[in-house]
Amino acid sequence: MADEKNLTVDPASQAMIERASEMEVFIAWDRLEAQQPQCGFGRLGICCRNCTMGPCRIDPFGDGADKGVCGASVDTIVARNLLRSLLGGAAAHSDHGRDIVPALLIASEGNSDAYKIRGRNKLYALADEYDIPRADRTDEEVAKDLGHFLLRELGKQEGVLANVMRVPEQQQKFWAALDVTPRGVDRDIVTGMHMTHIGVDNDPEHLILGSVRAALADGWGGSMIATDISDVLFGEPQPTRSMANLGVLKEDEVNLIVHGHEPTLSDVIVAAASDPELMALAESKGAKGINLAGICCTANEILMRHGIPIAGNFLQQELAIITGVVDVMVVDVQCIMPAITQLQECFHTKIISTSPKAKFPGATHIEFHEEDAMETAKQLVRLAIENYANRDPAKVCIPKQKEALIGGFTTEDIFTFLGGRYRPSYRPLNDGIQSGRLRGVAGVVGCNNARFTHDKYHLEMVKELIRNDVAVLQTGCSAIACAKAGLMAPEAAEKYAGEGLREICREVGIPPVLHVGSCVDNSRILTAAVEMVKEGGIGDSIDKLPVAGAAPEWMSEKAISIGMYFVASGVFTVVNPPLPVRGSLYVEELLTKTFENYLGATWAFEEDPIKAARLMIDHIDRKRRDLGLPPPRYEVPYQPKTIQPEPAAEVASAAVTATSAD
Ligand code: BF8
Repeated sequence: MADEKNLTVDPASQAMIERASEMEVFIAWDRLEAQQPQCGFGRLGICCRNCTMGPCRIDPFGDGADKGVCGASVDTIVARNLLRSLLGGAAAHSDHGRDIVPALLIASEGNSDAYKIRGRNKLYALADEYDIPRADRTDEEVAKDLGHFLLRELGKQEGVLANVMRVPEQQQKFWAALDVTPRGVDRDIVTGMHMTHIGVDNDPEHLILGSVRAALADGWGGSMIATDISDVLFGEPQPTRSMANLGVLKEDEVNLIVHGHEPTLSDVIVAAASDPELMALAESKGAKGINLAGICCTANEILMRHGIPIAGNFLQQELAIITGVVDVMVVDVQCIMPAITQLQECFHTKIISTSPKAKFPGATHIEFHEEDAMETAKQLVRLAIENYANRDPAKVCIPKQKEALIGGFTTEDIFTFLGGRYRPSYRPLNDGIQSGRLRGVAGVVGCNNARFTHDKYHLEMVKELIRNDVAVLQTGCSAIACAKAGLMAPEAAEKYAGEGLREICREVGIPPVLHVGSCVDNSRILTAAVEMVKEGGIGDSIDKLPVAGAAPEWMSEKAISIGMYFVASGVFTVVNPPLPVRGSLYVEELLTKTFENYLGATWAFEEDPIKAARLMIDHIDRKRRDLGLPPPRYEVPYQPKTIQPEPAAEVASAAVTATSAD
């Protein structure tokens, strides 16, 4: 395997990759190497497996087949493949939203030891928005109506999503003109799947617009419902201090890691882990305590609301087990590598799957049901305690790295801090942008991808943005990458931010990079943009705001959906790697150029994170000029720093050549 320094910029991960190699344990990067050369057809989006006359593939060099057996053109194949991938992501987010409703309904019965209505302000705000009566009713009664209302939104068969009323008028006009206004979440996902069946929709533009509609149903529907309902049930996050990286694991305590996405079980485990009886049990087994930590978006959920430390992001799930001190890893859904169960052969860690939707051969399956959430949570903690004694001291190796961070920002409070306690509004943010002290705002989100040096792209991009006075909002594994690098500590402003952003962070005591949650919480970035529009002075629609988005190391289908709803909501969005559409010039141009006329924003593909950041800054500056705003108050010289192409990128072009030659 390549030198670990080329695989990740995170020292804790470098140490664990080296450890894996010493122990001859195969991990993601080894499997990536074994996969070379990867399929260039797949990467370009030009293979079709939608019927058994194929698989068909189009010759990217124009010498061979230019159509599938059914006659589908390369443009149709590429557009159809993109839609199918996006639907996988939209479905995952939206089903996550649906899965939280049963817990809300249990809370509304008022007698659960696991679930209570903890976000009363949010409950009232949503009830008022959706015309759910509140007068002379208990919170539980209101919550029950809200739960049923949101279930109906997910399964709506007629009309459009209620949340469309949250969207600025110009975005609604764009969507109406294209006939992409989101309807029911399930309906738009099922319709999209139908469109991709052989012999249904063969118009590439229409297919791409189908993906726009499904993505909007995710962003303003499924994901937004997941965020809203989590805030009602588990409480609205508050800025909270915590720590991030593998160094949060403890040698002398029971370590239980929650990994996955939905907070319905992990939030209850937080309570179970501080149960006095279980703590006493842990002590009786020789442990000094019970240490709970998270991986991936579950980590973000319980960080935001409880300050639980983060052990790592997507590419660290195997590395956490290799520390030899993870007694139990509880998993639910999404972004869980099947490989982790294989690590049980070398390490004492017990992998416990809990979702009725996701079973992992080799894992212990303890199915989670909301009705007995606390009982299940305590059972999981007990299993971790019992497994503590099975650690092999010779295999224990915990990297020391961990960084302090502040997480837990929300749309409701994120920029109201700028106004102080007595003037909470987005006005100071908009004033800061209008005066040029702040250049703009960026959302940097998304995954890790083993094809690209772990965390490097997030860190380089975010540092370039804040150096140029662009405040950064983050979610998902991108947020974890920046937290581990110290960019979410208040002191980060002094070290990395430009003068304007630094002044603001110093005055308010916030970091220049703000953690707004898990991947469904990208909906918080949409609603923050709506608040900026409502406050006025920096654009009367989202596409006019000096804002931009990015996913610099994306890998999951959910990221395609997120990117699409950012763009369709008016946010210019840069991604790496490119979407798998480069086999069709037509589709690529539609997404990166024509969309400007359709939606007021486009996608852009750029591997180099500094160049990608510059594309975002140039876009922000262009928006500032269009609005007649002054140039940024503190201009920072551009320091081009071209990164070396990743070995995997070279392999990609070789793969196209290799696979098309046979
Ligand atoms: O939903 S950022 S790797 S963990 S897909 Fe997955 Fe990507 Fe991480 Fe969260 Ni989002």
